[in-house]
Amino acid sequence: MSQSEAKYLKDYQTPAFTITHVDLAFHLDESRTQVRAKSKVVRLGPVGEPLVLVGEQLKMLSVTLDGEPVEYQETEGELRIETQAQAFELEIVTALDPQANSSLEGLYMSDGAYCTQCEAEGFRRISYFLDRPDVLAKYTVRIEADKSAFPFLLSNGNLIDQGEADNGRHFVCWEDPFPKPSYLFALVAGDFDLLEDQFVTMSKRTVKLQVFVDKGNLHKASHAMASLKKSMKWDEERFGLEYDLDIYMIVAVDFFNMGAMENKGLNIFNTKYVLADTASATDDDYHGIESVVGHEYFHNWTGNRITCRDWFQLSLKEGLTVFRDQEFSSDLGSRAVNRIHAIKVMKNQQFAEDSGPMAHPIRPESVIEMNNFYTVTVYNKGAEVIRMLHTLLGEQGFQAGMKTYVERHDGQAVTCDDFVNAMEDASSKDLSQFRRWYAQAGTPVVTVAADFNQALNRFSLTLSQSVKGVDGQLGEPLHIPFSIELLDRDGNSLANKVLELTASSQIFHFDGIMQPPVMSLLQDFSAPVRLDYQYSIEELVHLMAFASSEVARWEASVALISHGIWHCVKQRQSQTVMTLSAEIIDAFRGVILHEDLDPALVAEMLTLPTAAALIEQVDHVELDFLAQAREFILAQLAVSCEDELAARYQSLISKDDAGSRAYKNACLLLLCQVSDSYEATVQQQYDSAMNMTDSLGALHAAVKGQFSNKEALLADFERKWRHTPLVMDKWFALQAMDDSPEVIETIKRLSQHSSFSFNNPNRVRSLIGTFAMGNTYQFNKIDGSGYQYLTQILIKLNDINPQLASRMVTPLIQFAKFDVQRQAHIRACLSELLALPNLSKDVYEKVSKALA
Ligand code: B3K
Ligand code: ZN
Repeated sequence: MSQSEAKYLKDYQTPAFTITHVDLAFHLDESRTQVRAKSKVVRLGPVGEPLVLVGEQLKMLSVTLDGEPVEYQETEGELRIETQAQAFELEIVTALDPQANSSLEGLYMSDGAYCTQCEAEGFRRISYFLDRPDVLAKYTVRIEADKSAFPFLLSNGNLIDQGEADNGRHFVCWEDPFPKPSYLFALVAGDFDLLEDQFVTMSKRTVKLQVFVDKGNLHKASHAMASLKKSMKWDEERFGLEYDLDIYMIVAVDFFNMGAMENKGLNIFNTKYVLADTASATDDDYHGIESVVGHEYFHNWTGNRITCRDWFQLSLKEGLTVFRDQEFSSDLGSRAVNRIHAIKVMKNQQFAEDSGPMAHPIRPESVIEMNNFYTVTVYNKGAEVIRMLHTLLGEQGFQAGMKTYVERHDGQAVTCDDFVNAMEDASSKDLSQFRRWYAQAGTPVVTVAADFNQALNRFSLTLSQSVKGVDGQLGEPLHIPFSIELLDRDGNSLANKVLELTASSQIFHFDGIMQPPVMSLLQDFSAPVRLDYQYSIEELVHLMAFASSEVARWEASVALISHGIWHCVKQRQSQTVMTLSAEIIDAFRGVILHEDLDPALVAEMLTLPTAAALIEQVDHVELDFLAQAREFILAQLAVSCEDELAARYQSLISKDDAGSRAYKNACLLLLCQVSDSYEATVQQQYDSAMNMTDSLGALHAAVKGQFSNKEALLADFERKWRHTPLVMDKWFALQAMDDSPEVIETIKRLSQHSSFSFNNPNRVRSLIGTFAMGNTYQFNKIDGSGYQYLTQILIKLNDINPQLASRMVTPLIQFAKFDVQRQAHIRACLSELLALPNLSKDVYEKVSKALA
């Protein structure tokens, strides 16, 4: 394999041929499925160029051109046909082995059902094809399979025929009237429970809605169905976008590499984002389902009707669609809490990616394995870039831009520039500088200096920006919307506005200010930048109490706690006793005592920043001190506010909404730090829990508090849920988070559990992923045992499922902030991986960059 070959955006060339129609026929068989692909091929480039198709893991059976056998060359994943023809029909018959396909890309089997995953480049595992997003074809699909084992045979578009075939088999034919790139193709065959409903669109068309789930799970499909109907309605109301086919299908499968896939008319979902009832799913699960169902539905316009010209443009559809799903969740639920979740992903994960070896602009310039670029940068920073456009243009201007975009480009494969052009033309706002956000990697730093002139009653703010790219070069200044509020000493708002920072340094004046104000800076994370400003404890306490924005209050609470933690780290470094200032404790007590705050928001404020989030705030970290400091603060807050927490816990028991449950469980988690005396409270909550949120909240507290009932509760939970894989994932994850130094032994034991399988990404992510990405202290143990354990797992996964292996490499490549000893252990592990004879290009790309 030409493992290290990168592709470059600058080398993009329009295709030499296109395919306008494709007629696929699948003869399904577990180990030898036959695929006949009849394509109408049209030459676009100069005569003389050969037709080159791509294919992987295929067994070629025959090729004909306009019905005649034709000579071809098959080498290294390519099929080359020399022809002079302008337009012709090409028929290729290949065989493949779905059962042996553990990569979960192309056609594979999940719990006895056939399913596909073609994005980004999986269609080439189904047939030799022009597998690139700028080749748009109309598809018809015939599927034939055993009738009793596979009663449902599904593909994109509308059902046009079905009937009986020989030997107890049957067939169906589907036709998708919309031209689409191959990555949106889907096929499913299996036996399912089916939930049906319908939606009447704004132009009064009735759309049939279907959710397919594994047998016995019908009662867990209704939340996904309700979420789908809400999504359809919301996209009509907020964006004026209506669904276009007569049917919309969602199929849930347990073996899936990511969350879900937006295949035209036939979404395939990870069970995690479909199945829910109150007994087995938490409030967070419910929220996740609504948001992912929305996300895939919104792709129908932003992704499917208008798709990407090439994969470097991925953020065109993903950044925009994440923005849309965030807005959907915010319109339906709490805007502040949804914003907080998005900010956490940015600060805790995206900033880390942007300062590590895989840093890339939201529109990457070079790629070895495309699947490696479904990243928090392309998705979440991409969504932040769209959000900045929304901030700069306003809702009206933004919607005008969307309208222009859809009118201009419906049915096309386009670029990020096309999108920005539409926004610019519709709003007449100059976005030339704004475009740099697409090309610049790294997180810009905005430094704030303030000056108050008493004589002039003028407050002046100097904002300076700088950004270092992948190569360490300083980037050009960006167009940054910087939202700020000024508060007086009594907490009154003096000014609240969005400044536009465009130069490397710029002064902004506020007149009529009588006293030095307290600033709420970068409100609601108005741009994906790091803020360089040292707030004092007094300022943070003031903001927590008075900032107009709920998100700003939360940010102040995080900054305040972080302040306390880093202060303790310094005390440890100078070998003095750790202390927590009374002002910080009082501020938190104030939050707990406050009667009118949104409980979901308070839950966020009472949840300490994770170790990973804290590490993101500094350039170099002494992990052991950080661990001690964080635990100390946790205990201090809990002990100091014990009475208030206990009273609040009691008052929330009778409440039956998700926000109150989150608040209640945050209180319990703190209380379990105080003493064993809360063991009975935990037991009682566990025994009387009416839903998974409360069961898991109790279990979490027992594990965190190392209570003596911990083992009994874990065993009881396992007895109840051992036949429900998604709940077992929670059980695995909880134990992978255990603080104890024996956690690796626990994980090894759990990996032998009958519910665990290295072939299933959900299981691997919950047990191994949680350990490597969530259990920061144990994973990064100074003896290197965590790194070595993960490396052995990665060697195994590299063979089974390279995409999954590559996702799980992440905690090994972001090591720059650690001490030399840890770095040496990590480098040794990465070198071991790099030396593997069969290293996948997915893993190769990350490991080689990390070692460079
Ligand atoms: N578009 C898919 C992700 C495909 C990932 C391929 N490795 C899901 C989504 O973003 O909606
Ligand atoms: Zn998406």
